[in-house]
Amino acid sequence: MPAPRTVLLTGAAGGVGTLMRELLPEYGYALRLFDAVPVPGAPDAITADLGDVAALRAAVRGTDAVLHLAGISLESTFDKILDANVRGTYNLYEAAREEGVRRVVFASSNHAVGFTPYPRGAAPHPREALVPVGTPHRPDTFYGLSKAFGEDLAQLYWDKHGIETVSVRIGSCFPEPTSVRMLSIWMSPADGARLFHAALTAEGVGHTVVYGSSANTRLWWDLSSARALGYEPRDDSERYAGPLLARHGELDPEKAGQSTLGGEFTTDPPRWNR
Ligand code: NAI
Ligand code: 15L
Repeated sequence: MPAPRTVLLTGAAGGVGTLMRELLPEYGYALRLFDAVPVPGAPDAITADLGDVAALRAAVRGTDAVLHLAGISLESTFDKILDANVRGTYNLYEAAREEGVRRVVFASSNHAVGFTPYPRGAAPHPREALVPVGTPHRPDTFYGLSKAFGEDLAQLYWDKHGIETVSVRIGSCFPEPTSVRMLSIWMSPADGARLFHAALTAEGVGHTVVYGSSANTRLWWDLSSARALGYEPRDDSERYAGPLLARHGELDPEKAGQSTLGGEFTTDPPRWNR
């Protein structure tokens, strides 16, 4: 597949969307922006909901690929998740199919497998202990469940309609890690752009699932399927470890919300560091 030029960026007003609006143009992309809310400083952005099928279809028309970030990004009610993340992602794939767009990069999440225990023992973990992409879905929330659905939807649209997807199970993509858990799953914004670029351009991906993180010393999962796309992470959260560990100490797997990939999303009610 030739390098895509015009990419529809859904969720452009959000945290990751804002970071990628800054970083992805350096890779030669012309970004078309889409979000339910206005995108600051981008008067040409399309302001529409993923439930607006006509707007979505017009938005994907003529693009080479979609980077699908839009949706509810934390736990919510089942009905809200159903509308934005389940129906919304279905609407996006239908629009891509109808308009002949052949590549989607889907923002999945570690919370699709959030109840999976992280590897125990001293970091860095031996390669064979890292959680593989083939581990069964173990969603920790309705939110994580919607990401598991999105991955299966991507598989269906590849098998049935030939639309290729890279589903990126993002860890935590923020400017800096802000918790001890994030030392293991952090994806620096620059590495995020590297990974999304690889996912947009790699040949013959069919439907490929990858974890999205930097090359962290305390990494919990296997990045080999991401590396196979040509992704070469350059960052490591370890330089932030000192102050975080001094303040919070190491994770204690005996404590609620500290033994799994999904962290405190697994508690009832779920919690998150925001
Ligand atoms: P965010 O919540 O900051 O941004 C999401 C954007 O989607 C918002 O601008 C919102 O207005 C838009 N949106 C929500 N529902 C919509 C709808 N129905 N129609 C149109 N637009 C809608 O989330 P963030 O952090 O930027 O995450 C981006 C994507 O990556 C999300 O899908 C999230 O689930 C996923 N992700 C993010 C992680 C992270 O570390 N930031 C980790 C794992 C996954
Ligand atoms: C996610 O899926 C969320 O969208 C993000 O806000 C973070 O909470 C991240 O997971 C995480 O697990 O840290």
